[in-house]
Amino acid sequence: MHSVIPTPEQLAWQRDGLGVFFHFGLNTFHGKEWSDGTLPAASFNPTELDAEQWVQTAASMGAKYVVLTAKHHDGFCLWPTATTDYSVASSPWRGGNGDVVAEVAAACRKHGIKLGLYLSPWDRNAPSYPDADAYDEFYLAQLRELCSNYGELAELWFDGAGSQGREYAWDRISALIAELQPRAMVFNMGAPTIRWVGNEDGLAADPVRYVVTETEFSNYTVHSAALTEALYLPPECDVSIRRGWFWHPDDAPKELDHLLAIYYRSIGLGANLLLNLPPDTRGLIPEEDVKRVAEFSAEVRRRFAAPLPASLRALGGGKWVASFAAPVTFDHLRLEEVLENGQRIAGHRIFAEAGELLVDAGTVGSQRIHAFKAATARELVIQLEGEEPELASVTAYLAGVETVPEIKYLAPTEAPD
Ligand code: FUL
Repeated sequence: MHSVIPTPEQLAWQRDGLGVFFHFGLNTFHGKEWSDGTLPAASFNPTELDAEQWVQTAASMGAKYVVLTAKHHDGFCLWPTATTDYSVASSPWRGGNGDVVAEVAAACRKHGIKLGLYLSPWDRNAPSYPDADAYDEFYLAQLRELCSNYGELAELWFDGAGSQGREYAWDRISALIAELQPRAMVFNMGAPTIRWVGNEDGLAADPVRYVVTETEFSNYTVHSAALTEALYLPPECDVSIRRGWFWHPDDAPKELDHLLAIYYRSIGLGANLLLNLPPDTRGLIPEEDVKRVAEFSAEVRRRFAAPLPASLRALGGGKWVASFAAPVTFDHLRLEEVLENGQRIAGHRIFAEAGELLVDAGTVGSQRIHAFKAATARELVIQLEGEEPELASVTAYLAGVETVPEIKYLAPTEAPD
């Protein structure tokens, strides 16, 4: 079933590139990141919840998919599940008749955005949690509801936090997904098709390998899970626009430069970026976050607004020539690799005319973006390393920016409250 060659679904997911995470739930109303399952369901009461505002914000930045925390570690369900009373059905929101998952799913359909769902295996409310067999049935029933009632799912997000030393019924979970949502990407656990990048800062690092033999498990452990065979598992960089995953009144969105740095270190390295935008107690993405998202996407669009495509010629021995119609001046290059037969490019060097070395780097993958001091050339020589490496495209841009901004701060690795 698995192999080191991507499935068409994996390639499509990699081409989508950018997704938006929504962390929303009881935690939002209590300033918590990891509540313990005892907060009253009655305290879930967003006053102006508008899932379309969430999805429109995601769409406005070019995101192709969203992932919603249908159930976080506290066990509170954002849909009216039959498996527990600890859900929106026990809250005053929409008179107990609301369904956040359904509202987000409807907004996604309307705006042509794909839907993903996060269902935490660790559940701090479920009375059955200590009984592994009973909890497996409960969890499978929840997953069945989510996989049956909300249309096609693009991604199922399995979070390893809190589950150290615990084995879930992954065989049955995987069979259920294969039955009901065979095209969904599976994040990191069970029979994964995509993997965690290994930090919550949104940062991949060169080389970005799509074929791996183990996956990182959780930010709060040093545990990594060995795979029985090498698998094609492209990484997803998850990071919050704020310090917290959930909304807190005293938190604020990251600065524009920080978001741009994340962009270059995720999308620009051929990894997907899943940027978290936490809705507030009104049930809206706060205005300041919407504004920062608009600034961020405007700046990315500006930098890549005027593509200068090159035509490509392979000379053999991994040597390629990229030719422009006329001499061009550029400070950014974007490369794409042909991935249908697997990831082949292990390294690449790019020379301008007169042999000047512009770039000396590792993998290319779904896309690789380089920023450097402006250069002028009619032709570039690209030396690829790896077995039968193949470039799909090379495009130059003059963005007026020659360096990648610094990362301002990193996510804490201690377990949150
Ligand atoms: C972590 C969780 O513990 C955080 O609360 C958050 O959901 C993040 C995306 O994954 O492992």
